[in-house]
Amino acid sequence: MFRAWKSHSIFLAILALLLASGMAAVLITGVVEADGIILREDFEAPWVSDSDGDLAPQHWEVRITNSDDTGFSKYWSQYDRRRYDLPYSGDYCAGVWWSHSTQDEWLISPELSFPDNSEITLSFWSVYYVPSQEFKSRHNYVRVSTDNGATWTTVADLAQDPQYKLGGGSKGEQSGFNFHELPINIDLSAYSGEPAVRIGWQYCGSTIKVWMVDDVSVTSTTKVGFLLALVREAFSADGWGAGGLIAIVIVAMALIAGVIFRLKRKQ
Ligand SMILES: [Ca+2]
Repeated sequence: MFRAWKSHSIFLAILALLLASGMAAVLITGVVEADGIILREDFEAPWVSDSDGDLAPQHWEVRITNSDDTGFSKYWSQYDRRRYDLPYSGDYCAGVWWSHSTQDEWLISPELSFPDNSEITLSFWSVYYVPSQEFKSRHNYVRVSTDNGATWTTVADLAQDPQYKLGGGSKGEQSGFNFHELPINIDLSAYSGEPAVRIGWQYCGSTIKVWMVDDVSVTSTTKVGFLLALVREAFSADGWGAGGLIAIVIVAMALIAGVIFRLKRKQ
């Protein structure tokens, strides 16, 4: 009688301890942030035919208005470091050269699914020219579409928005170019929860100098409940995966111990 009462008490004590520590963890931590990678593109792989036969990174789209490719292409194509030292990393980047004829050149990302309740950041490295104020018709637009390109919203214009005039850098300060001195970071959190987002780099106007884009990434930071994060991180390859797994094993062992206690009590 006393033994059964004692083991029952120990079981309840362990259970209470686990519940208390779990609740304390939720109270202390509340929610945790989980990082995710939605898109990564370094433009190193050979470009392939897009939906209408232009060369583009796999699953991307290129739209060509000015098909002149004497010297360097006047539409988005894969630029090779061995011809001109323009990529940020590796041997290749996406780029478009200037023309005296009108250009309206598009580089469009694959369709991306943005998670709910998340901070979403588009980041890339870039070479572009910031024209003086009188050239208001030159644009290096970054745009977003949620209807597969039927309509677009401008989220940045590197050629006109003052915050993207980054000061030149070693190669740019003499020439009016921004030359990879900082990554371009654009907050796309307004599109959190959108299931089919496309990002477009639109180069338009005439004689707007080059635009190079390299190492594009779209990342998310999602706030999730503590227990969900514990389970999710336990099975992820990086982050605090090992710690999460150990925590789950400890909880599982405690539960098994509790079951054994109860079974022994019934004997
Ligand atoms: Ca590259």
